[in-house]
Amino acid sequence: MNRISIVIPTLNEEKNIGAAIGEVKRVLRGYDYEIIVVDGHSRDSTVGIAKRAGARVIYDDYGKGSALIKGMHAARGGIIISMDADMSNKPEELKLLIAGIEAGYDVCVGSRFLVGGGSDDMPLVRKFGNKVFVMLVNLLYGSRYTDLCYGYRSFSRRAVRELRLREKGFGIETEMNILAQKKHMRILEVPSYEKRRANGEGKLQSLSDGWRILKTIVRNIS
Ligand SMILES: Nc1nc2c(ncn2[C@@H]2O[C@H](COP(=O)(O)OP(=O)(O)OP(=O)(O)O)[C@@H](O)[C@H]2O)c(=O)[nH]1
Ligand SMILES: [Mg+2]
Repeated sequence: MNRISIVIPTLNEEKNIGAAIGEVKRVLRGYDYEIIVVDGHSRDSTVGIAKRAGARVIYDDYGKGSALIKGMHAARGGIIISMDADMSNKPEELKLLIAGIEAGYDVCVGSRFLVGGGSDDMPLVRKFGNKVFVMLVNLLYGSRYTDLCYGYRSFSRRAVRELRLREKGFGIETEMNILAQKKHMRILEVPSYEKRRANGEGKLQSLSDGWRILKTIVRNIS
């Protein structure tokens, strides 16, 4: 059986991380797994709570993207899954993401826009921005994605090695989609339902991060 590595980036998630790890452990009972928390130097008790809950904690100095890259490379599993700390990802869907890689796909991406998926947490401006970016990526790169800026995904070990990700911020998911397509990887979208973040504030800034995402889309042409 493949070992599963769950990689969770965190920045000041003390109100969520304990419960999020607890849910993962409940769903993955019986699996061989590890949980890696990549913390961006939280100023609250995130790290202590994560360690007590059984996660391996490593640190990152930049943003969500660099944290994910670091965590995915530190992972020891054959299947590597990225997940948010704020309880917006449903832990039951882990089994769908694991099954996608076990079925032979390199990258398995959750989509809120497939039948069975959805979101409780997408203001109109983000929905619109996401739709425009999805269309742009599909047009420029010949892909058929239905979602883009959503971080609940799984990867084979080989895909993590071969993607060569470098995006440090919230453009990371966009870069993953583009590079997976450019490298002709086997990509599967599965429906995913995004819940509202349980506690605390989100860190994504729609305008500045939207601009970064646009730059990521354009930078990878060629
Ligand atoms: N290590 C690290 N993690 C981060 C950073 N920014 C965000 N994260 C984590 O990345 C995940 C996604 O960030 P969120 O702030 O929830 O972004 P979002 O889901 O678009 O925003 P909301 O919908 O408001 O929750 C969460 O687990 C955050 O704690 C960062 O700079 N460094
Ligand atoms: Mg969130």
